[in-house]
Amino acid sequence: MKACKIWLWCCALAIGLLMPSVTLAQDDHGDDAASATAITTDGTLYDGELEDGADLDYFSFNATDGVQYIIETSQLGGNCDTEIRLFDTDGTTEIDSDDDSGLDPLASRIDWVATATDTFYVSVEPFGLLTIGTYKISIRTLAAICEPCNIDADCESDNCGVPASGVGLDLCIPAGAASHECGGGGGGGGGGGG
Ligand SMILES: [Ca+2]
Ligand SMILES: [Ca+2]
Ligand SMILES: [Ca+2]
Repeated sequence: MKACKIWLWCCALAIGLLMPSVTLAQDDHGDDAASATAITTDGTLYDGELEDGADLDYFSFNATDGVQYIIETSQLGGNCDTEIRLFDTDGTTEIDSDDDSGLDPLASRIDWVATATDTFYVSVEPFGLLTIGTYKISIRTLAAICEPCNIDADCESDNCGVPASGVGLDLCIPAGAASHECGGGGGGGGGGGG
């Protein structure tokens, strides 16, 4: 009987040693504003992963009053389908949300003009319980890079004109912008104003 017990104990020990250790996926970004990851607004792509259907990944960024920001996810991996929410400076009052307005399929995008110079928050979550995987998040400014077209020489610059809105169209459009109408498209030179 004793030998049998020792044999069983040895079996249990062997199974324990041979079983692969089960490691739970580590969450890469905090689940609330208090534990948000601070990111820049220069368009840098930050890595994120929705490890499970209940995951929330929070990010914080510093905004300047009156500047337009484009907040978006991209390069979704696995079965990922993101939904993003923009929160006010308190981290809990929702300003806007989006599911699929991003350039990539199922990716998200919010265009927003800051209402204060302060820290705001963005969360990323899976659209459904099973739509998890990796993603990239970025925040960049739009209006800040466009300048008025005043003379023909300005038209050579890609920053001349007014911001163009729309998915995948984050450009300054010269034609008819400001006081000087540039001839031709795409920031090419020439063409006098009326
Ligand atoms: Ca995560
Ligand atoms: Ca998280
Ligand atoms: Ca989506």
